[in-house]
Amino acid sequence: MMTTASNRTDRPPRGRRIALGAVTGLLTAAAALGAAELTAGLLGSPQASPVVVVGDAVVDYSPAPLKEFAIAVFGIYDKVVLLAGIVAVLALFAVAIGYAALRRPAVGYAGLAVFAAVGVVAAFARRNVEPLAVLPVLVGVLVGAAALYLLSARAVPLLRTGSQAGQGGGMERRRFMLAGAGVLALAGASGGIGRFLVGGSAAGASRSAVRLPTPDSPLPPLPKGVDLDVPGLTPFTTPNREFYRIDTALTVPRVSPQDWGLRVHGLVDRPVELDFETLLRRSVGEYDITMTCVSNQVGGELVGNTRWLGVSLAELLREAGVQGGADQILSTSTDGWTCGTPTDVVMDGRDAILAFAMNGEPLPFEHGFPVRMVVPGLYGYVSATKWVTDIKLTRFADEQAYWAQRGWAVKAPIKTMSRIDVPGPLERLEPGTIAVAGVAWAQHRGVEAVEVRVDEGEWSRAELAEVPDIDTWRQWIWEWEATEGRHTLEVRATDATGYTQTSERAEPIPDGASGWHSVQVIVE
Ligand SMILES: Nc1nc2c(c(=O)[nH]1)N[C@H]1C(S)=C(S)[C@@H](COP(=O)(O)O)O[C@H]1N2
Ligand SMILES: [Mo]
Repeated sequence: MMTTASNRTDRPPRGRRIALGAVTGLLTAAAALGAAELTAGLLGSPQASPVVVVGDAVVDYSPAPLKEFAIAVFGIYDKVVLLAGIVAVLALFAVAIGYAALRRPAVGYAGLAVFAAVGVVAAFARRNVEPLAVLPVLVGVLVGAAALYLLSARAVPLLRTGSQAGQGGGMERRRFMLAGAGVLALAGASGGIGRFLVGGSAAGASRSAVRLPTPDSPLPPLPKGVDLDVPGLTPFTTPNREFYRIDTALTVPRVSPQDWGLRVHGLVDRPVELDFETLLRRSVGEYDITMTCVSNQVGGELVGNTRWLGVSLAELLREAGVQGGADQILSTSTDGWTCGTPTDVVMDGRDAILAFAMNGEPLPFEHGFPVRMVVPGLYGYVSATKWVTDIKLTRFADEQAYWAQRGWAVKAPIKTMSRIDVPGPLERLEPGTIAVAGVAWAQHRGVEAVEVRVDEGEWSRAELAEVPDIDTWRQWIWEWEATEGRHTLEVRATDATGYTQTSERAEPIPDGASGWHSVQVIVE
């Protein structure tokens, strides 16, 4: 035993303990995550990756206002920010484990056990619990423990050499670095292979192989006048890659059409089961429908329009025979997300569809490949289930869907809304004629009028573009004789029921934002 005094002189500088601890901890975490990825890959389940499992649990259990905040602040990057946050917390935790392990190994292993517990709890907290989902975490932690053992065994002598790191110190340093490089290489390789395995290249190939049927009831080409051709104005048709994406899925489900099936059951007379081929053999139609997210702020961009290819959902439900009292269509996606749609809305004659293509292309994976629901007039969270595989007829009184459980409205028709696209906020303009233009939507009621006013003056009627039907948004334009000064432009829409968009401001939660969009500009 060393005396206290000699212990003190031999104690390595704190900086070295932190550095060695950090490297040990981070490499341990890398080894654990790599092994977990590989296991998830061998299971063929991207959802089983521990980072995703924990992320999913955070998404499911964070309060609605927090999620709303994340969407408002980070927009479509909310998931990237969340994953980055999880990785950052993980890294800090790893450094702490490594640091502790160099002094007291037991504390290091206990830290790993905590890590495993978080992963297991998160896996079981998921909506569709799969026992196998805990396997990657367990394998990861075992491999992590082995890495920690290996690395700390080589790091501790480096600490002991203290200030007199002579020849022996150099040897020991080399052994530590060799072990570290080995662990890093193994972590990288296993992680890479795991990612590759879940990459879904098979699903990618099967998506490219889908041959879209020619519609039995095709639509005429879009009327010429749907686009007013004003620079900066949102195009009538949203290109697929620019279509907003909102969902709770941290990894996009990649379901191949061969594996896809749909079950219609619950309160029906004749349950139905369909595969992809059978679905495509039904009567296929084209549909122009604008979709909107309930989280869209006034003036926001969580709205898009496309020409869908799909089959009638109402027809399918009629075949199944909906029983009296079944007022809710509860649909579920492959990743367990649920959505509650009013049965009467789907059956009222509107084009509620099971869609499999948008803009002449099979649905992109992000937008629900191979099949999703679309119902004109309802916000996405109560109508637009992506990767849908299960439709259960039930009662609102008996079951609640994902967002309804989290404080959002059970029923949510899209509110009549209008947006100014040009000029942009705080744009500097020259006096003279200025094109003020934007889009307005009131799906399944139709936009009847759009009005604009400047500095709270008289309302002026905007000119409206053509539309194919009442389920899409509508472009509008108003020519303004701009005079010098700072001005505020405001817009409001009136739908075909005669209802004029309210000026009353409401936040997206619980049933959609309201209020007039306004833009300030400087004319000089
Ligand atoms: N499986 C699944 N489907 C889903 C969601 C989801 O989280 N998971 N989100 C819904 C919401 S809130 C909206 S607004 C639309 C968005 O569809 P998009 O991403 O194709 O634009 O999908 C709906 N369908
Ligand atoms: Mo949404």
